[in-house]
Amino acid sequence: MEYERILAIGDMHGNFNRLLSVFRKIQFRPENDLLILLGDYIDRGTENMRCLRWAMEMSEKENVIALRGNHEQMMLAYYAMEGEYNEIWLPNGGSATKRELDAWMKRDPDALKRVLRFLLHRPLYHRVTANGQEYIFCHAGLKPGIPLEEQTEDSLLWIRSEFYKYYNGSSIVIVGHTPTLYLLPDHTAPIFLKNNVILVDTGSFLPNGHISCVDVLHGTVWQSDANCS
Ligand SMILES: [Mn+2]
Repeated sequence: MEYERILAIGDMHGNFNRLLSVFRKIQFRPENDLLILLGDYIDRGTENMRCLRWAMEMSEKENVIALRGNHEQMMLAYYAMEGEYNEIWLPNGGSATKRELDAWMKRDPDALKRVLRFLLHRPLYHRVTANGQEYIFCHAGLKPGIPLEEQTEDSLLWIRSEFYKYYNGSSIVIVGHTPTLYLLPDHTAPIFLKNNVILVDTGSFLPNGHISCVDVLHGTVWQSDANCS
């Protein structure tokens, strides 16, 4: 299918006001557009479960792909897996998210099961070709020089500068995870790097941050309102 727009929304981190602010602006049309959510719906905000449930509902729709972020990975590990991440979720924003989930579970005993099923089935990347150009979407990035199929979960969910500094592939890679102001001081808009990397995490959890969306086919950018906290 030829998409009119291929849209990617970056890290939300529990800021539902900012999410609605940017989502209203993009006027998503599921029959024409593809929408990719780059992960990190939860943690560090005040409406973590609302953002997660929004992503859960959206993921049921046609032409919406909701990827897994490292925060979803930490949450999943906390509840469902043994491993190195099962202790790190709560101190990394998970405590507030867990309180919200606990409250939801009191009203709905199936809530945890539904959340875990959603987290477990999130893809780690999405690949699409349009007009002869390949686009790869994932939460954090790729280890340079390694084919997509051989990328580890660790790279796809956690990598930072090794990716955006040294990636030199021909596919355009669109990620969240590393806030744009890590690269440029106070910069809270998506960054289009010369080496085919687009960074869309614009500091949703920061006072002057935004949630942002990029149409990768046209380079159009939408952001949550500046006065939206
Ligand atoms: Mn993040």
